[in-house]
Amino acid sequence: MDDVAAKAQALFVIGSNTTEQHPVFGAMLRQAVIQRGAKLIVADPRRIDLTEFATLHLRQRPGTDIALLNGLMYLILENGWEDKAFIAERCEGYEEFLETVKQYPPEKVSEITGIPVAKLQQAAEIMGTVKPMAVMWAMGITQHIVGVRNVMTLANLQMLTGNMGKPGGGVNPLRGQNNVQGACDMGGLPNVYTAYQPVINEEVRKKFAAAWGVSEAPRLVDDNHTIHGLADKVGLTVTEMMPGLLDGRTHALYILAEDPIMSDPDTKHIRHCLEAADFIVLQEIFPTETSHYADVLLPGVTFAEKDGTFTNTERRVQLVRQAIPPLGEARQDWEIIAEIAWRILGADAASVEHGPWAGWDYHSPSDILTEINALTPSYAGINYERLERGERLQWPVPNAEHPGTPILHTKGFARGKGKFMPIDHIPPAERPDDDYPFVMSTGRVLYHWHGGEMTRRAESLMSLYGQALVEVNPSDAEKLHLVAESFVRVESRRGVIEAKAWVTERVPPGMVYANFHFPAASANELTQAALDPVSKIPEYKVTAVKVELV
Ligand SMILES: Nc1nc2c(c(=O)[nH]1)N[C@H]1C(S)=C(S)[C@@H](COP(=O)(O)OP(=O)(O)OC[C@H]3O[C@@H](n4cnc5c(=O)[nH]c(N)nc54)[C@H](O)[C@@H]3O)O[C@H]1N2
Ligand SMILES: Nc1nc2c(c(=O)[nH]1)N[C@H]1C(S)=C(S)[C@@H](COP(=O)(O)OP(=O)(O)OC[C@H]3O[C@@H](n4cnc5c(=O)[nH]c(N)nc54)[C@H](O)[C@@H]3O)O[C@H]1N2
Ligand SMILES: [Mo]
Repeated sequence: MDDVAAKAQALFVIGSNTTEQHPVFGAMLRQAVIQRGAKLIVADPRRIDLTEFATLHLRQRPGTDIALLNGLMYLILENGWEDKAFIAERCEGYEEFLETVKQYPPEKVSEITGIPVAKLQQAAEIMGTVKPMAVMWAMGITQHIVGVRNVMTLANLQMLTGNMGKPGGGVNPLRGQNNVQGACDMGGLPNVYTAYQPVINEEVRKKFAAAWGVSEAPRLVDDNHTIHGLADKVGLTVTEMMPGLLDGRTHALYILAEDPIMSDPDTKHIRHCLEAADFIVLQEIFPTETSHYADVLLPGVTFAEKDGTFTNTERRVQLVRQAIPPLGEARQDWEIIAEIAWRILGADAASVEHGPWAGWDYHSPSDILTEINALTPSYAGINYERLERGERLQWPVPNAEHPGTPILHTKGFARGKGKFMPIDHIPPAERPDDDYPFVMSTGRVLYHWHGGEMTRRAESLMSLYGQALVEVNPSDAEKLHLVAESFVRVESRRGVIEAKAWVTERVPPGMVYANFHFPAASANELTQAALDPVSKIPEYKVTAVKVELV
């Protein structure tokens, strides 16, 4: 973040409402523009606050980012602004990629995206001539059936302009949750162990099996229903586990700090899925909309009650220190998991109280980090001693002397050469039609956090933003006969909500914007589980809806 704020001469923010959703970094970007004249291009269908100080606002139709980016690269190539040396030395797959980009002349791109040709030309000139340029992106890019393709297209752009592996450059995903980067690094994904070591790699599986004292052979369940060895198959994502409850792939859920009734797409469907589950355990800090479906509630602790580390959006591992003792019956999240594991291993209630924790022999988060160090090359050199000394470590940190890696890909890419990918535009899964003529996009507001379980308990936040608002453009408001304080009914093929309208130029005509912070009018009653084929992320950003005055 410091690097981008201090060194980028151009900033390209696409699909990120940075000042509301990442306010600290948003403020840093703002200062870079105001104080040192960095050029800011924002590509977002909505007139978000960031556009107030942007050099250029590209207002594309939702779900047309690939066409937009290919069109910008077409113009960069037409003007000879590509970085020929970088492409020759560091990349491959260029010819095939060129064939695809040639299919995106500005007139055609303007038609798909709704952005005037002159604006495309202005953007391409900044991107082609102002170096270095940093790209920042978030959920406006990923929450589409083409989420992975969108990100690859951004990588194409940054390789074409030679902005990879350089200070002030790069493709910079703004990670959302305080520790989502850490959760992924720790293998909280169905296909990898810690630091992206694949479960299907035999060497990796044997390494973990040896460390954990289990059979080196792939997972097998014996006649006594005892499990031996580690899985050699990729597991399910959340968006597969949920429908899995209906078709028998999943029977039980252990939900740790998620509120799927609020945050998963197509709430009515999610209710059916949870009702079909044989057994649900929910480890939470508050009763939530999802707790009605849980057989067992386990009280975990909040950030303020725990010690440990969070890994932030820039791969920086940071200490978290306990500020208050756990309230009520709450226990450390890691302790609850370890005790369940121990009981599964056969310990009785009396011995559990006293340990030792057979194979789960942890007494503190630092014990857990020691195990991570031994099994995870990129975290090998990150320990409490260094963190407590105040060292600012960004992984990879391959050993205890290594200073960390603030910038990736400086000399080469993880796979060797950077591969240009030929990527075509694919329209969203659901498009407006006569029955459902509006596009609804969904996301967050500054004052609330996801399902709102934490922020709706804060009086000050509720006094600032106390109910769900649906953003509607003034021209649509007129057609719908909305007046001040009007409520609208927003309906999709899956459900319906009623919420107060916020008539605003933030959304263009034909588009509405809703959030999922309030159970009484959650956008996820309307969204659908159309998934990206690779990452399995749902297309939260495009839903066809009809809108009426209540
Ligand atoms: N206050 C607050 N802050 C948060 C959160 C919160 O709940 N509340 N959540 C955190 C989490 S987990 C996350 S993941 C981040 C999310 O952070 P962001 O991704 O910045 O937030 P979103 O509101 O999901 O939407 C991002 C932007 O994408 C735009 N958009 C919609 N459709 C498209 C499209 O087709 N193309 C493009 N280019 N843009 C589009 C929207 O108009 C919006 O401005 O925020 C984090 N920060
Ligand atoms: N329509 C639509 N839906 C979306 C999105 C969108 O843009 N549009 N964005 C998606 C994204 S990016 C995200 S990240 C998800 C977020 O969705 P969720 O992860 O379901 O939402 P959160 O509210 O962040 O967290 C869930 C629960 O964690 C609990 N919790 C907080 N801290 C702790 C803790 O330390 N320990 C324990 N045990 N529990 C804790 C909170 O009480 C809360 O109820 O929503 C997704 N859903
Ligand atoms: Mo997120």
